[in-house]
Amino acid sequence: MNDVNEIFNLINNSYKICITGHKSPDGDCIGSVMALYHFLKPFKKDVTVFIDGIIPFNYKAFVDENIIAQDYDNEEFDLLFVLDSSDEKRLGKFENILNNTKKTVVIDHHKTNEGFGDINIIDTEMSSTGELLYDILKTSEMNISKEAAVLIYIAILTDTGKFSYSNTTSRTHRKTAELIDIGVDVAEIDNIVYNSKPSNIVRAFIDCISGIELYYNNQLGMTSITKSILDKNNAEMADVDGVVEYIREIKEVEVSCVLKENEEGTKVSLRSKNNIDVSNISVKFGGGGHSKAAGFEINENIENTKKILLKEFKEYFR
Ligand SMILES: [Mn+2]
Repeated sequence: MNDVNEIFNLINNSYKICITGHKSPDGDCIGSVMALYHFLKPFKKDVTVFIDGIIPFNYKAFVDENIIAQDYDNEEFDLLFVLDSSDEKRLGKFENILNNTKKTVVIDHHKTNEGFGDINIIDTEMSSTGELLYDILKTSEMNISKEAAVLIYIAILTDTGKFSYSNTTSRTHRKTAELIDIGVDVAEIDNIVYNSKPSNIVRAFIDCISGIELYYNNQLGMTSITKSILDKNNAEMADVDGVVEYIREIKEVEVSCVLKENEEGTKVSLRSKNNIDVSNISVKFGGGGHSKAAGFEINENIENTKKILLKEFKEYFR
């Protein structure tokens, strides 16, 4: 863990520090970025947070959005942390920060991350970047506040699908137990993160679910989240979550796909139930991820993207 010691040397020797994560942030990204922000407070540094994309409604209670910078004016930093981001492109409109920092520390758990920082702590055995960050922060022997513990808990909770995916280990549970000892209220967080959906978001979800199509003897499930579904329900793309996981609940489904219509084309989310490694297909199209959860963006409309995916998956379901 020499790299970890070096991180603390860098923190001590830096003044202007920047923390960022991937665009369209999820619970692991938001939890990790904000946990590190809280952890760094006692160091009395000038810390800036950048995240490209809106904070989904169910995480807003844990984030002071005033501290998240919206625009980047080529300011220089002594030290940059990039969390939960498998490559440079994932920073979205803030990618350029990478060119304006003296040192970059990458902390991630995606197996497609090739290490684009000066220090790269990439552990694909970790359930979440939050779990990995917790290990790193603990080596400092500094206090981990309840606020930081809650954020790390949210990172782990959401990336493990409430401790149900195969990335959940006994170590994950032991660390989570420590977070609960620090003061995390698991039922309270469950209610905020999962049981607080506005009815229009649930209606948008139902519209997406009602469009599920099954292919290859029901082993491939697919649906799309279109602008018209979002407009009809006055919903934001970032707020409609869990569709791809819902499709995987169908017994025969081995791979689920959700096609999200955006300005440039389509964003594809892929989930695998057992042995099919969906990160291979994501990488082929310039994306990344894990074997059971991956994604990519493509400059094609929904219909063409669907055809491309059906062709790609054909060989898996022969
Ligand atoms: Mn993650």
